[in-house]
Amino acid sequence: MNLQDLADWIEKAASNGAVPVLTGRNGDMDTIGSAIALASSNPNLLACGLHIGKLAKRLCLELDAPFRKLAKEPSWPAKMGGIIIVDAASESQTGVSLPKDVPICVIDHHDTCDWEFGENDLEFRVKARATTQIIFQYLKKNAPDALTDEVRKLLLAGLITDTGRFKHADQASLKCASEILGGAGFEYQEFIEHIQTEEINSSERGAILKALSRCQSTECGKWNLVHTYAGIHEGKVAGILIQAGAEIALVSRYRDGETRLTARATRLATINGVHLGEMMQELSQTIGGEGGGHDGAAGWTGKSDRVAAETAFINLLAKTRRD
Ligand SMILES: [Mn+2]
Repeated sequence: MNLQDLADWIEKAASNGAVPVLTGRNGDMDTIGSAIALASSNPNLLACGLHIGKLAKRLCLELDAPFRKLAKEPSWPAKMGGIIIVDAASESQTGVSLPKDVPICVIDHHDTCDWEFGENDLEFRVKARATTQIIFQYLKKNAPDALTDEVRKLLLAGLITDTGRFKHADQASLKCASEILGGAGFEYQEFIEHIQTEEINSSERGAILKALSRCQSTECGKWNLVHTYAGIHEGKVAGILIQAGAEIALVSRYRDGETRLTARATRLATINGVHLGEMMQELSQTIGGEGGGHDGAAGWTGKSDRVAAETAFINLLAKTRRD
């Protein structure tokens, strides 16, 4: 991947008009942090998206970081030079419909990709543990002045959350974290304590506990699977199930005519042959909808009935060989 291609694309787009930097609809720290940090490098770039998650919202408020919340059918600026999409493997993962005939640039680190690219578009997909890692490399080389303490905090927070507090880190992501801190005027330990404090209100706690009380553990081919359904916080529930010893965790949810599957796998399971992102993508080919992600963390969204979608995933897992 050539950072100069990205710099050229951004320069051209920004000279033709406004360039929204669009986030993934889950609004997690990686996508929000990436968008705001990148947007800070050029006055024609603006971070925006459908939704902003809890931690991202809190951090943006504290850091006074500019982010615009969009409607599902956004009113785009009249004169647009392009749209940059960060940390989303497909258009549906942004939750908004993009205008036609505007060049797009997708900056992403997912293993799967459902975007279609035309000749004026740029796919900038890099193997990295977080999208903020890619943005940091870009800013370091092309806009070092943009690397203020605020931007460094946003980038680091994205890296910390996408690696599960460095549990899934690798050498490159650790090096990146160290470089982000290298020029920073804040302390790592203080910062991590600050972003770790998360408040869960009583209705959220109730929803998580309900999901946990419905769990079923099954031997699925060569794999242990624990699955349940939840109203909210599927990612959190799946994470708890893995910590409780599940090899693979599947949490489903149905809302407003849409079913969502969220899956997590242990490191050992991915080493032994499970790739959840590829499984979710295969699922979208067999039962429709859209799916993808990483080897150990992935999701699928579609119109299928919740139980039918779960069953399709379970059948797929049962067929997955153990290396
Ligand atoms: Mn990410």
